[in-house]
Amino acid sequence: MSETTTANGDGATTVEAGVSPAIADAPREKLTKKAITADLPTWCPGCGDFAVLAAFYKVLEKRNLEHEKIVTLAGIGCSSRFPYFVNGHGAHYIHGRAVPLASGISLARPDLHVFLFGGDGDGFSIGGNHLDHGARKNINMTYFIMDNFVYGLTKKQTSPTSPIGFKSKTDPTGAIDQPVNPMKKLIAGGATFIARTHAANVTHMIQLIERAMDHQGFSVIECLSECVEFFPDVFDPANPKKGGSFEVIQEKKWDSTPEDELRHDVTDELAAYKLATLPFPGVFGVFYETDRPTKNVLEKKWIETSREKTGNASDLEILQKTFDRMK
Ligand SMILES: Cc1ncc(C[n+]2csc(CCOP(=O)(O)OP(=O)(O)O)c2C)c(N)n1
Ligand code: SF4
Ligand SMILES: [Mg+2]
Repeated sequence: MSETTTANGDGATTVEAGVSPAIADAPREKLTKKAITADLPTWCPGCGDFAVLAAFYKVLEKRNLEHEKIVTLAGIGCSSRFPYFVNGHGAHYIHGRAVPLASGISLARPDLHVFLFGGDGDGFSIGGNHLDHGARKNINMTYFIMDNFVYGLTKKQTSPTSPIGFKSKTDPTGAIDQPVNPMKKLIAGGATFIARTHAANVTHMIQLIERAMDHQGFSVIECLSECVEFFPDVFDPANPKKGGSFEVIQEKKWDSTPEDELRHDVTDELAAYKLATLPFPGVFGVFYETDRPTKNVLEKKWIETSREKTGNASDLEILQKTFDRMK
């Protein structure tokens, strides 16, 4: 894009935003909560999703990200209303299809911070297949799944994570199907950063969101976020304020102490799987983290190699040559 200079009302010249190195290098105002707050959340009073939003605002403020590089995406559901409440680029997309939308954005604009928010139904039911493919391709994004064990928006149907026996509009006599275990699914899917938290613990959420966004690749956090309307108190067993206990995974410090033997090695897939088999409410923290090349890096290399083979022709020249071959 070329640089454009215009005269303003008082005769001084200004340079259009987005094109001038002078503007690009100018000191930025600190990103404030006011700047990133878009709308009043429309969740029910007491919904766990409020705390997730608060934690996310805190992370954005703390990291002072470039405002124009923040992208929040979602599918459909109460939790998926999230992008409405964040003043940044965003989209409330088709039910279960946030991952493919995010994949295109992440691959085309690797400079953006791509965050996805959604529910257990959106992620593990209708979007379950997309989740697996985003994970195995290791596309760079951070996916935060607000798991409330129910379809909240559509007013209480059994979700893929509802426990056996849960009475809902679709299972009036109690759910009979084995629920999805999100950690097991994500490990098997090939996600390279997998963690679990609870909406009652904002500090823990902030720590995990920061770690997830620093991770290169497909990072996912499952967050137990209570639907006070259709499945109240279900996460109390992991909430110390309600008599439960929040057990945090102790990660290995590699300090050669006997205690370290017992700590969790986040790079050990089988150990992560074992943690995932613990009975409800289980443990919280990072289950698995590994370093694998992202599709973003692999695809960039492939494009560069292919372009070299064409003698670095422009997109238009390549297209024209293709048309010429078809004549
Ligand atoms: C293709 C399609 N099927 C079904 C629906 C109806 N629907 C909207 S949200 C939803 C479930 C949302 O549940 P979840 O993802 O757990 O989000 P929550 O509301 O619990 O946060 C369903 C079934 C839809 N919008 N589109
Ligand atoms: S229905 Fe449940 S999930 Fe939806 S806003 Fe209300 S409390 Fe939250
Ligand atoms: Mg839900």
